[in-house]
Amino acid sequence: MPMTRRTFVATSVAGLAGASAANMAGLAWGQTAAQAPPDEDGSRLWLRYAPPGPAVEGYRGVVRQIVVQGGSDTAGVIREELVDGLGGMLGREVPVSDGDVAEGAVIVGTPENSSIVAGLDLGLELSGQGTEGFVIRSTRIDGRPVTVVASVGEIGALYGAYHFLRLMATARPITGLAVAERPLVEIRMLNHWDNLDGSIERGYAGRSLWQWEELPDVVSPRYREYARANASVGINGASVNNVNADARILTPEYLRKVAALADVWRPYGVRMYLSVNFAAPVAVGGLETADPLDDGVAGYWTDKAAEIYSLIPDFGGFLVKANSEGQPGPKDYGRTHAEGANVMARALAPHGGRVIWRAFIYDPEVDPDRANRPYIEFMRLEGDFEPNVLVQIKNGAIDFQPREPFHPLFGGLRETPAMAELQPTQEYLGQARHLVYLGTMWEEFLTSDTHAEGPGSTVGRYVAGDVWPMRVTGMAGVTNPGLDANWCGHHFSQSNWYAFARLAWNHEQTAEAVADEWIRQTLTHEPETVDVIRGMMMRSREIFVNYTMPCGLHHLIGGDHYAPMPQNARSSRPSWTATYYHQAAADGVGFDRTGTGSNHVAQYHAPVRDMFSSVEACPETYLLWFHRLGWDHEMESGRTLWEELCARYHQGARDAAGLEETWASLEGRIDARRHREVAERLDEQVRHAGEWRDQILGYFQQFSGMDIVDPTRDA
Ligand code: BDP
Repeated sequence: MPMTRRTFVATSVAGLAGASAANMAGLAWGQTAAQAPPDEDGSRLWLRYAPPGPAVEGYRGVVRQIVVQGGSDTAGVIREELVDGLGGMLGREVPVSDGDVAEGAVIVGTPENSSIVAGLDLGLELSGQGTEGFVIRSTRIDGRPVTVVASVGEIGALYGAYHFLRLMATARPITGLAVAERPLVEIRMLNHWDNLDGSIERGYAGRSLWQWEELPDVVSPRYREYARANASVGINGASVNNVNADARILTPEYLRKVAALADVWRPYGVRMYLSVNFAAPVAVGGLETADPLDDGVAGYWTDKAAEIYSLIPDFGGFLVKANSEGQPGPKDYGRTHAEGANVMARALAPHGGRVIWRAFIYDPEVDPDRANRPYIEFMRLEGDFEPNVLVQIKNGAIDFQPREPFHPLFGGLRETPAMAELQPTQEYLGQARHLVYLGTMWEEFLTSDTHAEGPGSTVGRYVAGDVWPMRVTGMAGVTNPGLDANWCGHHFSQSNWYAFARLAWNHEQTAEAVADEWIRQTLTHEPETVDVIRGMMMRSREIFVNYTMPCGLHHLIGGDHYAPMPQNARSSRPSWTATYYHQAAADGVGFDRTGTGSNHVAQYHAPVRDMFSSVEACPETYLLWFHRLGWDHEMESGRTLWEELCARYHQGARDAAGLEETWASLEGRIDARRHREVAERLDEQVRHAGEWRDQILGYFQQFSGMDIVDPTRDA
């Protein structure tokens, strides 16, 4: 069901009848079950525009009129969003004007499309925010108090309107405003790993949003809702198809479909990108080679770019996975990744397009340790890439594990724009079955200090081009929405789409503040309930790490990357097994990446290298990532490594049960439907957390030879 605004589904009888013992626990705040809010299906995401509690009274005096003068599609979107959002939150219609300013006007525009904005003295402050930034000012016009939301660009004005709506939706003050915001990175995009047959690689929320069979004739209303959700949090681009790319996306037939989608997104400032198959010149271009140094191949890409831009004038560019996991690439022709990227980059450059070349490559010939491979390959290509190429790097050097130290290419690359790739879809983090808020994981990543230019050279600052200047900056999120009514499968998985976008906008925000915002817009305004849910979210990732891969363990999975499989020893590639990583044996466990082992530590700047190299200084969260240690190695807690592992797995599984209990206590505080759907998934999470604990400890026990104990039981 598409996200419809202000259509509240009536409370189900079943929901009201659900008052149970657990419900009674939730009544501690004095609410009765009959007051449980009406059922919701989650389809409206964080754009529900529910009245934000007692703050509404104050808001009614401040917001009395909407003034949007522009005539463009984007101006239309702004007007509509304000009508819906302000009307929904205030519980009354707010009149719209295209010029006359009344007391309490909310005026949104640019100096070009609004005579009112042009007439205000916002000069320097406005231009300093750029076309996607904005200012919001409480001021007076002809003596009347008004709120002005202004930008030099229409998309900036749209973002400003969403910011103002978010202030209200999170019950924050809207008087005395002097806001000036701009995004800290330029490209803030989602990567969909959707296949043309409607399936999604690592998708856990139903089939693909994109109805290729119907397009371009039938344009689902959901495309617009998708663009709207993205715009509301500042996402300005998306690639629609899997990085394991089907070359057919570049055929005229598919490009027309893609163009129809791009048309829907345009007013929302979401630019279209495509994942392309390096061998497309052969697969769909009728050529005999895809060699990037071949003139015919260069011609193919030049013509293809021209064709795309004739259909999609604001096309963003290509995303490329090459010579990785069986995908074709320049190495097939004895060429470098730079030569491969550049042939496409030269074709896109005249149109303003970019090539986003993925660093997720791990050719076994390069180095025996998979973690070492991408750094070696890309550092030697410094200076070789065309100016419009970015290299997109996963947060860690292996693959979206529950916890990895930051990838050493962050703070490594200096000539080549380095874009961060995060994964809201939770492939290795419980998929859409476990409640895991990733804001904390990304905060940990973004605040990691690379020491590239002395202390304080955090990954966040590096990615924003703030440590060393970068020609272009970006962050990508491998994302989760599908056709499920609630878009993301698990209601809480929506928070990862949200948090990715908010942190891409500004990496200096805290995971906690972002969680708080999301809860208030998505679930409830009731202060105690907000606190309880925020606490659950903030703990959730560490809990997951504890019951799956604590102390720097990684890749203890097989198959679909969900369930424990530490015994996984056989694969066409050693680096697809679990034993390659944990190396458990009678004498210990862990991967030695110090100077006595693979020397992965050498890829980091000196203070970081020294910290990771030293058993004493290495944070225990990364211990077995960098060190191979005996089962009786003494940990900070005074326990042996074996006891510590036992403690973490037990604690993690117990804490998962704690999440379930806490959630149960909120029955009646959240609408019955969403409460029940989350409760069902938590039940599964608790069972599977227990399986992780038992299987991993049982497996390692055959090497440690020690009893499985639970040092945390009475803690
Ligand atoms: C891995 C996924 C695989 C992707 C690959 C990638 O398991 O499905 O194709 O990453 O990022 O995490 O290319």
